[in-house]
Amino acid sequence: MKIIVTGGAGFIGSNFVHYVYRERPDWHITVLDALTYAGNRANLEGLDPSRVTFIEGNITDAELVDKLVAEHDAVVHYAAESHNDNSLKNPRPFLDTNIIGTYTILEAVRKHGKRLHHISTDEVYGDLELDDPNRFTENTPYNPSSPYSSTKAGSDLLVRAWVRSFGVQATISNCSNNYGPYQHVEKFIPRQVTEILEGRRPKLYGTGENVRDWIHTEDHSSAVLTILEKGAIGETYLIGADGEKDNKSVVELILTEMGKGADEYDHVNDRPGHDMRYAIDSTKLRTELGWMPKFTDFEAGLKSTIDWYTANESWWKPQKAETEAKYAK
Ligand code: NAD
Ligand code: TDX
Repeated sequence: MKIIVTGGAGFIGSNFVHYVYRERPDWHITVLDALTYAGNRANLEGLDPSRVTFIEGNITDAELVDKLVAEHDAVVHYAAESHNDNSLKNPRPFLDTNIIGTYTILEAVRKHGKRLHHISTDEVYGDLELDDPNRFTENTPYNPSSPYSSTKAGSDLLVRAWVRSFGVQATISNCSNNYGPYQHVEKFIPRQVTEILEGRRPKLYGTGENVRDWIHTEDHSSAVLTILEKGAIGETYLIGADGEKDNKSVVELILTEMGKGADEYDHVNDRPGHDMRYAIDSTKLRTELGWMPKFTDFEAGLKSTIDWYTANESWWKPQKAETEAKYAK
């Protein structure tokens, strides 16, 4: 197999590249990544260049995408503008990359008859009340809240339409909140860990009662590989590991693990339109394709993630000041 991984220099894409590199030694991986502020070549260090090719390029570049798709068997499409807070400040790049970029890839896989797996998010379903007994399933209606999640929803709908109208060989997955190594310090867990490492207090939006359904990025990778190899064309699979936690509890766990008092954090202004709760029912993926998450001990996974950021200051330091300057503004 020769696969293209778009966004393979970002957080989840690079973890997937490492995963496939280990699990499928006879595959060749081409990473197509524009190296935006979120992309980092260091995420792919140590990989044999005869097995992993890096191409710096934009997924909206139709000529480049067409040429690469013609030379490969499948595309796993992670590239996106991924941060809700950025989308509230400046939505335009989200439209360009998430909508036009996905359209560009769809046109190329359609022309060359190649397999596509499209990576998406549970945020397309909007949010749940804290006491809602239901969780998101593949049949939950789309109801996105932010510019980010609405562009991801739009990209999913394009994929569905290209499957139905043009017979494109695509699958879609919608995953819950990922954590693990190589996550940009703008995101919740790495932001709080690096704030503490720099001697400042974590910052909780609003009351902190909002719930996210955490999954280790390694489990996301194994789920995506399972769908790529065994998924039924045209189907959507939800990926989740039963990891619901409210933000306040996560901050308290981080503080305790890092030797601080559990209450040594600040409440800051809430995110406009802040989704209250995400929760995934991944029964379809588990029963139809036999996938199971392995890293379901959240406290152990959080501890190893804290250890990774503690040991890899040179990785996150260059992004940190710029990220906090953005937040301060
Ligand atoms: P990220 O922001 O860490 O990485 C995105 C990568 O895409 C970067 O390497 C960036 O350089 C690249 N990129 C951005 N625009 C590009 C363009 N126009 N052309 C080529 N490359 C471009 O994002 P992430 O958190 O790793 O998310 C990856 C994917 O997973 C996204 O599609 C996101 O919607 C989805 N997802 C994320 C989560 C999560 O918890 N982070 C959960 C579910 C789904
Ligand atoms: O400083 C913070 N304080 C805080 O309380 C930050 C950065 C976030 N938060 C809250 C907001 C959310 O309730 O923490 C929660 C998680 O925030 P993010 O890390 O920004 O993630 P979220 O908005 O939930 O979206 C993430 O999961 C779904 C990814 O960024 C998306 O790409 C993915 O689709």
